Amino acid sequence: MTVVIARVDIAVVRLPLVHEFETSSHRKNHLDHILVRVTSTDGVVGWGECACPSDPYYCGETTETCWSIAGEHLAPLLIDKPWEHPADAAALLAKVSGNPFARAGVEMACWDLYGRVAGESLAALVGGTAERCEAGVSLGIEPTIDDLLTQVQAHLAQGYRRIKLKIRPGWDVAPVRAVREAFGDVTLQVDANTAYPADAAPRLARLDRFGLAMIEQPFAADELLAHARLAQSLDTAICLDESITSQAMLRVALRLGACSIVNVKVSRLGGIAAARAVHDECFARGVPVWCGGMHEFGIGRAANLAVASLPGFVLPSDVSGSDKYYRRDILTEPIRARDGWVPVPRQSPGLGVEIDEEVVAAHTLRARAIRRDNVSVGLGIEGV
Ligand code: OSB
Ligand code: MG
Repeated sequence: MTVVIARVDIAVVRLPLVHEFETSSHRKNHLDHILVRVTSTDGVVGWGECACPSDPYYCGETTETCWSIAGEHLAPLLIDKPWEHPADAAALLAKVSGNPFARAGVEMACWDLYGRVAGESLAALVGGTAERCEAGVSLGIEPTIDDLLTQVQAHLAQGYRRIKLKIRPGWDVAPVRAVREAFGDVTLQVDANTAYPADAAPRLARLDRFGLAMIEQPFAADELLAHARLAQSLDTAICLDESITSQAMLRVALRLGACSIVNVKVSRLGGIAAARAVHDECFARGVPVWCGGMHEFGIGRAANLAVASLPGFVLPSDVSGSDKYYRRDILTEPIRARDGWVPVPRQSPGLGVEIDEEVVAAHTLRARAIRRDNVSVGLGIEGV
């Protein structure tokens, strides 16, 4: 089956957060994600989401770089180029180096479109078998320990099965101890988002006695040796997020012993094909994985669930219901957790979710169409 993309639409959509989110680097009360809609020459559409943060702290990309790369480079690479499978579309997009969040959003739209043409769900297309994913929550840094305990309590009451706390120097041992004391043997893990200097192993060793499921990304992304040394000196498992930018980097990290658990994140890896490749490598080698998130709107959330239905996802993932972040998501039926599990959308083809275009339009800050008749002259800047 041959697909030819005739048009790519991109839109910056802003949704307010229900609860301010703070990590080791910054604080947020709304998020701007770029929605991508591809339309084939047959008029079939597919949707994707660039879930990039607006500031270059988690990664080097921003909403603005994604806007530029998607509009000026990725969309023109797709228009009028026939492909047989989304993996071929991913290969076309791989001509752009770096910029994984931008590539992931455009590639996701190709998978969705392909699934709709083929009449298969994305989960089935990637080979995922699970009907539902075990859901954990990622809780930001709170103004006080009491505020944090309130958050943990609220999410455990909703049935979430694992708690991940954001930590940084000065907000680590005390919140972990407080949560352990208040909630007993709840499955608990921490994520530092690279906030610790590479010589901070002694400080991190103070977390070793709390029975954490893992410590995620304490050091900078390229500090693989420091992670390997830490992994040797602690009982607690080390998980890498920011460091694992490709299957090749995964192999280096595993060879060095820098981690024993991997956070598979569609955006960070540059798309669904790359996320599946990292999963496959880990699965073959018996390395447990779980699915990381970027506060996705419904589209990216559905893609995460499809990937997280693969058999190597044996640990609870950051796949909460969208109501953890947004009062009104962009789907007609927003994704929800039930008793700590989130169902994988499988009932309809592609991502398996329906976009509420009125909600999208109401929250769109700006939009642009890239079409076959304006791509050849370079910059087709046009409203939708
Ligand atoms: O490190 O996993 C991370 C959000 C923004 C940037 C980085 C991270 C996160 C999260 C959110 O932890 C997880 C989610 O989407 O629920
Ligand atoms: Mg992380």
